Amino acid sequence: MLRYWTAGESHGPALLALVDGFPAGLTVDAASIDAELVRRQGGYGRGGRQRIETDAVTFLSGLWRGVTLGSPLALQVINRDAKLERLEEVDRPRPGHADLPGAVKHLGGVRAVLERASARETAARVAAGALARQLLSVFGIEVAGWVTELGDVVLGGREGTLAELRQIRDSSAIYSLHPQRDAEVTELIDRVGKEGDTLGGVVEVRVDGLPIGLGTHAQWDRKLDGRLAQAVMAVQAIKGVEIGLGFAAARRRGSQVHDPIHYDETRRHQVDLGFTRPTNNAGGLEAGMTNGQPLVVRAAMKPISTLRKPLESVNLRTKHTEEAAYERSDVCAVSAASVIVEHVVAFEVAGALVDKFGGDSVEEMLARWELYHTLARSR
Ligand code: EPS
Repeated sequence: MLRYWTAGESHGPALLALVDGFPAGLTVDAASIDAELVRRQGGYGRGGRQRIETDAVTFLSGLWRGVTLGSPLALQVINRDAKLERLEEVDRPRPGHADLPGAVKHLGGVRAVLERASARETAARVAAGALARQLLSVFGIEVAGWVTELGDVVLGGREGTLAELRQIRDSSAIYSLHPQRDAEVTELIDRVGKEGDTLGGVVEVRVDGLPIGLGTHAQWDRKLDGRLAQAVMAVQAIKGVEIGLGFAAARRRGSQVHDPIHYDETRRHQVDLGFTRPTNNAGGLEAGMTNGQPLVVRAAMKPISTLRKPLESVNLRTKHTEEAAYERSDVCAVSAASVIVEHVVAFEVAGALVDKFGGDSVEEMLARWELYHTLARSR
């Protein structure tokens, strides 16, 4: 079973990800993990903190000469803005942040809660996911994410291979697949930022090269759709998760939702084993299992809750109405969310891959992958 936890406060010394159950024998490319960490720091609308940090991963355990040992991996991302000991308590909780429920729940202060609830923690999740995607690529499974909506601007997706789409996305200041519309969006971010407000949006992640049969229909907590939904929903500020058509499916008839099944003998050696679909409204998942089509997951991010022009709140000491606290923050972090969702999805898919093909070594997984496909083709 592949799993991970994170630890660390936003302004503590470092963030950590502890990855357990990762197979032995993968040569890790730390530079490409760092490239994803840098991408997470980017996107138009980010605040001053990103000019301080230069995120990079250090492996504290689990590697020998750059190759995974099959033992737990501890990944560290240093915080340059490590000033937790000098930071003051916060008395005026921000609506929408963890501040109020967290302080009441722990019978303590707001600072202790906001430091851990901060989306800075997602650097550790991206590091773990970027490691997991290296395992996926050994099997030809590729993952990419982008922004499809920002505020009320609907940008949408695009057809193409993931390599083509990644190239387009990387030329966009907001990580969308329509860079020619960047100016429209960056002007919106500037305008909203000047008003002291923030913006949310929608991100989409696609996974190509998935075999049929990751996940299961047999038990609720191992259904891959459910696991993906939990991982994505647990990203800070994510308020909705869709797979394939998602909510739009509810407004169509069955004949307009389900993807007909065809057979194309020439594709027998592809991951779909020749079972093609003219559409992919299911987003690559049926009954909690991958069906050989690309996986498509979307997530809705609410606007960041730290507002430069704050909403009403209550001073927890006096109980008087006051404006919520303002601490340096971002106007918009939807681009960063596209990177984060991409990586939490990658991790869950890698977990399902380990469940199906064994988690002791990459070599054994590859052999079992071959055996499974040979057996499945022979039916
Ligand atoms: C965040 C508040 C800001 C963001 C932070 C998330 O941090 P700071 O108060 O240090 O400026 O920059 O995000 C990151 C630091 C990051 O790396 O993503 C919050 O309250 O959630």
